[in-house]
Amino acid sequence: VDDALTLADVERLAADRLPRAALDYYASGADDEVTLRRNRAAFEARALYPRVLVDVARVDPSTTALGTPLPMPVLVAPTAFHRLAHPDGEAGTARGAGAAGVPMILSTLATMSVEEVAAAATGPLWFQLYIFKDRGATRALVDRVVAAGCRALVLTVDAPVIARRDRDARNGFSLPPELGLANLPAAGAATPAGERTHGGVAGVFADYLDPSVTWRDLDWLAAQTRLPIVLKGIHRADDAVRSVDHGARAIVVSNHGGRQLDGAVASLDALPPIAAAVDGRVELYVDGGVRRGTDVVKALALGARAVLLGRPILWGLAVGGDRGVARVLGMLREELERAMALCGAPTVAAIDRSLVG
Ligand code: FNR
Ligand code: LAC
Repeated sequence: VDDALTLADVERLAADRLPRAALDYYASGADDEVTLRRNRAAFEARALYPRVLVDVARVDPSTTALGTPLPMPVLVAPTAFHRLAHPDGEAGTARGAGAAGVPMILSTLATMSVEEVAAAATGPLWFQLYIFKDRGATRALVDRVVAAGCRALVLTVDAPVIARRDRDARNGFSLPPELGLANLPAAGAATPAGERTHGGVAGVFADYLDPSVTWRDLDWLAAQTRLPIVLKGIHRADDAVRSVDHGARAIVVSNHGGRQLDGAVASLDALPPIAAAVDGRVELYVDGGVRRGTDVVKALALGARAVLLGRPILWGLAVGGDRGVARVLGMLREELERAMALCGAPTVAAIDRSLVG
């Protein structure tokens, strides 16, 4: 991974190394992958209008998210099944993110328990929650998340059901039995984690996750914990305003990396109306297609406080474990600092709407 110059280089190295079914699971979008492509196209379509003759001898990309200091406006997105990429799994990702000082959002569908990952984490840990059909089990998981020291709860709301990823269907993708989903409720007695894989992600959603979740359940969740709640997977301004009314402290404008509703708006294009509607009442993050430092500048100029990085973290993990994850984040930071200098924006506060067309 040390020879890689760009996040795309790391993706190519990972593609050479990962078994086909794992690569396809990580890379796939839903159906015709229109939104997967749209996420990237939206960044490429935006032009930058740099300021000149600004002193950029010193560039400082640092900021905060929900009070957590960030060395740069980036968090690690929650993604499932890290031990499919590297034996160190989510613990490796946590160590790599920690080395870069970047918070990691751990998925409910991690292949390691929240306790194991928290013990390995060297930086801040947030937790992404899917609400189970079994509300008691959901509550028990939230209690474990709090006890493990996670600092925020990220409720994913764009996956009431799992979308269809054609490559997974063609591959007959399923999770190798030795990779258990340790945060799922033990069905009945202490079911060995391995038996909770139910093959692929479709089986997990069908057996455990609740498609009937509504705004009332957000109120229920907020009553279960004092952790700040972040809603991930918002596409519309009216839902963003409703999130605020129901107590969300932050919103991730996201289409799940193009893996859920195909045809959904690119997350970068969904961002500006949402930023206008929430008008600074909550923090806004955006994800989907962030691959360059200039993408981070565009996202912030259009109203995001930070971005989440999904697939590039998986590529780094696959190629170099925690070192690979740290390398990917280090490359992005280097690119971001250069982009800020070239835009005449030495701090994140200087990245304003006028920088993007
Ligand atoms: C995801 N994502 C996701 N989101 C979530 O809330 N819970 C999850 O378990 C997962 N799992 C998952 C697995 C894989 C393989 C991918 C690629 C993505 C979505 C993720 O958090 C994020 O929204 C996107 O990955 C961001 O897009 P990029 O950066 O991958 O383009
Ligand atoms: C996915 C689910 C796990 O995108 O969120 O695969």
